[in-house]
Amino acid sequence: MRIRLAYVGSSISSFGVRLLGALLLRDDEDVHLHFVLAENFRKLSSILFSDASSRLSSTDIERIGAELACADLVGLSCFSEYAGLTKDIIAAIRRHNPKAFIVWGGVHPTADPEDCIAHADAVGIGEAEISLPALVQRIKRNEPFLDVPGFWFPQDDAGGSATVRNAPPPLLTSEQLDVLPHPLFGEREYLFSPGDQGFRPLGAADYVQLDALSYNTMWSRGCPFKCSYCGNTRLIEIDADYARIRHSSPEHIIAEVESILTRFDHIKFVVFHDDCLISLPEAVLKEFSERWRARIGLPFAVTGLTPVHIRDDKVKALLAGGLNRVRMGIQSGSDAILKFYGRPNRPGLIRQATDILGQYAKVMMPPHYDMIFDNPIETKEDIAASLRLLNDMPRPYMINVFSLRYIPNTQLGRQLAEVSVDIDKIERDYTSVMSTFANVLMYLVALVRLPAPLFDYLLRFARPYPESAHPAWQPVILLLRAALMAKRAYFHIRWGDYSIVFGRLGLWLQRLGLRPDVRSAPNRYSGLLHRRTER
Ligand code: B12
Ligand code: SF4
Repeated sequence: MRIRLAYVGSSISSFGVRLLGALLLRDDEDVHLHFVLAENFRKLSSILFSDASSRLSSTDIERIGAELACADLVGLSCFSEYAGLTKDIIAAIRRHNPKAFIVWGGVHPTADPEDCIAHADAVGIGEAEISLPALVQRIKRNEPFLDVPGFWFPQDDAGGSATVRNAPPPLLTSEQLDVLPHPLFGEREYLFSPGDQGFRPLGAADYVQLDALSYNTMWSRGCPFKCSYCGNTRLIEIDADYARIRHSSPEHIIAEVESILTRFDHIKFVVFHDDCLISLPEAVLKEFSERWRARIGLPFAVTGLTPVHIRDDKVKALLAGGLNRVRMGIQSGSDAILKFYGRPNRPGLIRQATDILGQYAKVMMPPHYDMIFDNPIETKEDIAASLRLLNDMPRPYMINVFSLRYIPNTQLGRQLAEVSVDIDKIERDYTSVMSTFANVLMYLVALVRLPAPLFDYLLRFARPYPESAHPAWQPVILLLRAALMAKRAYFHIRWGDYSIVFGRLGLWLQRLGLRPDVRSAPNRYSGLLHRRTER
């Protein structure tokens, strides 16, 4: 069967689509992966000026539809941010081939299947390693398929009440994850960027352009928490087992990375995007680190640290393997707002976690912390608590700034409805914050620690955004944001970490040998670490 799986978004790191591709290939299907870049964030003009030419036009969408329409079955996948665009692509496919069977699955259909059901022939909910191959087999053999678990099927009725809504199959166990094929990477992939004449094979140069010198992957699945703004609330609603951490063996993930390194010599860094990797047992992390050091020897980043799981022994276990960058969600310095978000918290927890990470300033890149701003229910005191935390935390650190957005069917929507407050959906740029003095101060203290008297004086002018937004602060925010980016670049240079330098520059730096390698510079990480531990 001719199957085309298309990921619509702004990256080529869709692990789900890559994995489904590998599974369908194992069943001998004629499968290609198509990455539709909705916008090209890596173009300098789009970074600086929000350049419209870096986004897909209606001609682009028609070309994408025409090419995907050659398949018997088209599988689409996207985040909620790109749901509207995916609907346009589906309409274009149908114009070119009304007979193509269209399955829409992944993050958005899982979050909001009702929004998708009118557009596709089947809507996939949750994990699809078992359900998608099962559906494909049924269609191929011309067998009835309306009972395949994990799919909704629209029926011809006006109100949609006859829609078949099958519950998803049980989540994969750790044992099942251990026997999955590795995600497809470096074969059967095609790319469409804004303005292209058609899909073209994805080559090594595209990887460098879009993923820099990094390989992105995920080892574990699940998170035990239900932060109200996060898609995890919806996943746990679908199946409470999403709260359990499942993972393949260290050997399985190491074999995945090993196979990539034998084929792509530009990869010098690996990023783990797990929601909660640090919650894995210490013994598992140690085994992983030992094998990693012996067989991979590259630095790696872990992006989903939760303050409540930060333990010195676990951080050390990962550092010994080659951990050189971490990202942790803090979101707010106010206990009241953390309570509103349903974040696991206790007095002093964040300070304790940042103190642990802060100790390792000499052995890894400064930790990156996620913070959410522009919450309309925040009071002056809540804002002050976040700013004070940022001013006082151990330095150096970097922050990832997010403006609060609503993800469909999360608890946050219900909470805000209760207090009759409206916020933008995730489709609106979530990295641009409101033009307030509080946000000016936030960027300022993230750049430099202000002396207490000056900080206290400036804090008096920091107010919640609905009452204090003023366009005059916009240029100041842009300036400070640029300064923060420059600071980030400085740390990457200082640490010889060029893993995020996209395009040719990254390659040149790599060829010049200006990049870290645990194998060739073993003391950079473990040497320093051992000295610290011995003291
Ligand atoms: C890894 C990850 C990323 C990576 C890679 C993203 C990618 N392209 O896939 C990066 C770092 C780039 C990223 C960025 C962002 N992310 Co993110 N990310 C995740 C994370 C942690 C894991 C996703 C994952 O790979 N899971 C493992 C794989 C195996 O699962 P999967 O991709 O969902 O695929 C399975 C099923 O969905 C299904 N499936 C997938 N495709 C298809 C297709 C068909 C046809 C079928 C039938 C089934 C199917 O089968 C797959 C196998 O089981 C999730 C949280 C989570 N637990 O899901 C958040 C999550 C997806 N991210 C989210 C968000 C909001 C973002 C950002 C927009 C903001 C941010 N927080 O940084 C950015 C920007 C993304 C962009 N503009 O492209 C939200 C999305 C919510 C929503 N409803 O849209 C999530 C759910 C987290 C949250 N905060 O709620 N993210
Ligand atoms: S800890 Fe992270 S992944 Fe887990 S629910 Fe909260 S925000 Fe989502």
